[in-house]
Amino acid sequence: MLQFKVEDMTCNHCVGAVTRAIKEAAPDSKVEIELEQHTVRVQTQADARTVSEAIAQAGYTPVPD
Ligand SMILES: [Cu+2]
Repeated sequence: MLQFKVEDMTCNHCVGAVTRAIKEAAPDSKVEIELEQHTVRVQTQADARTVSEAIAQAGYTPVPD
């Protein structure tokens, strides 16, 4: 289980964008986002770097949590 804080994820549009980006980079992902906590939890075989880069490329700032 990977977990990131993404403070600049502020609305449901962001949630959708982050979810899509992660699933594109790591199609096996199960993504769970708590918007109020700015928390992104990902169950995947992919490594943290792949997921982190996908979030960054979508325009957000992931911090390992
Ligand atoms: Cu947003």
